[in-house]
Amino acid sequence: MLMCYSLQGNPYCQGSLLKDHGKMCFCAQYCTLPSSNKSDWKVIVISTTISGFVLGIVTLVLGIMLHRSKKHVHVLLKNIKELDIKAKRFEYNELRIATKNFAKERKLGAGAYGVVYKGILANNIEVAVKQLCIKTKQGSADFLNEILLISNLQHRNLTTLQGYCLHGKEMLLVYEFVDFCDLEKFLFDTSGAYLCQVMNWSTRMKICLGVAQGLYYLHVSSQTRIIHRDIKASNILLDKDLNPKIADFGLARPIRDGRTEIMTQQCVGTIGYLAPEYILYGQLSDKADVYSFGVLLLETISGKKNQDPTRSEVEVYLPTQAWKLYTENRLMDLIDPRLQFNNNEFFEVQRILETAILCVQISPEKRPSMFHVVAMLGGNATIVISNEEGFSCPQSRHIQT
Ligand SMILES: *[C@@H]1O[C@H](CO)[C@@H](O)[C@H](O)[C@H]1NC(C)=O
Ligand SMILES: *[C@@H]1O[C@H](CO)[C@@H](O)[C@H](O)[C@H]1NC(C)=O
Ligand SMILES: CC(=O)N[C@H]1CO[C@H](CO)[C@@H](O)[C@@H]1O
Repeated sequence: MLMCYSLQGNPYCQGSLLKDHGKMCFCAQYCTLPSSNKSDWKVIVISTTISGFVLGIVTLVLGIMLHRSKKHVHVLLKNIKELDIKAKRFEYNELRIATKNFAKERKLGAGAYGVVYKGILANNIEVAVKQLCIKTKQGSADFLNEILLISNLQHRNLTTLQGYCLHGKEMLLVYEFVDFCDLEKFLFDTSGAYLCQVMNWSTRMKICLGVAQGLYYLHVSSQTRIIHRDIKASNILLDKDLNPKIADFGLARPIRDGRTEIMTQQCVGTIGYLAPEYILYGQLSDKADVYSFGVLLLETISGKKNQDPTRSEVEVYLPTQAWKLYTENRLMDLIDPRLQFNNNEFFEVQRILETAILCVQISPEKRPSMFHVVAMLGGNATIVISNEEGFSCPQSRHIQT
């Protein structure tokens, strides 16, 4: 299999970003997001045929919930039954005991979507219990969304949903417990709490491949095609053997092949990982995940965070820095200086770096699909980089602020 990608760079992002709002937004992901005032926001909805069974159901359910929020638990339960979701329903008491009454010391993490606790069930099985913020109607929508989308997913590189629990206004999701830590802590934690040695090349390679396979499965192989929307280092969980599993499907959305959806609501995700077309125009497609995955690859190889204001100006943003190094033929300078690898591995490292910069191209059409990414990472595709003259930034004409 020979794949030819022509890399077209983004020198657009070189030089000072600070003076130009458009540049800043595009390259550095710092911009004023359009306000949620819909009349202000150009609402462009590319007409899509109903994107599959699940989206239809979710919309229906959302509609029902918005109108009858009082009875939302009742409605949710009914929907869960009607949709024949096989996830187990846990008793609230069972989870309360398992998490020692949601004790502080059992807290594994928290996000905008809720708090995650470690639980030990009566049969000694460890689980991660996610308690959703339920103050808003959005909370119940997210809950159902997550159950619907992921209850049928089965892949070793995705955390599996074991069940759910509804109790009054409490909504809980029960996941398999991944025992070690997350990639962000592993790569960037300097307290020495996780491992004192530097993560070696073969481990990094294994993690990159595992995440790519999990994401490929989400995009293509599962019954419903899914965009994760929040791929980042802290959402990659590692077990004792450092096998990666993608977690947190709270923002995941179903999508149809080749469709780009325009999101009219606020753009959600994590700054630093968001694809430019998503942050600027709300365009969402599987290529937005590919961008985030590219950022993750760069972080994993370089051992640097995607942005760090303490670095020198050209080095603040990892994707920009990678592009700059590439155009200067110094891409290998990006590698974590603590990493050691032999001659055979050198080509592997090079392959991953080249794949990474392909993934963080500004133009979504130019980014490879996860199918190609898996092939490139695994060495099953030759990456031919034709370095075209006259770099172009295909979307720059849109930027006039
Ligand atoms: C890399 O690290 C892993 C986990 O710490 C270890 O099992 C493995 O043997 C190491 N590989 C090499 C080549 O050092
Ligand atoms: C590459 O292809 C070979 C043979 O088809 C396969 O065994 C291997 O798993 C592939 N590697 C990856 C990483 O996909
Ligand atoms: C399908 C599958 O299990 N893919 C990979 C998940 O991650 C582990 C660890 O990296 C790999 O060994 C699997 O091949």
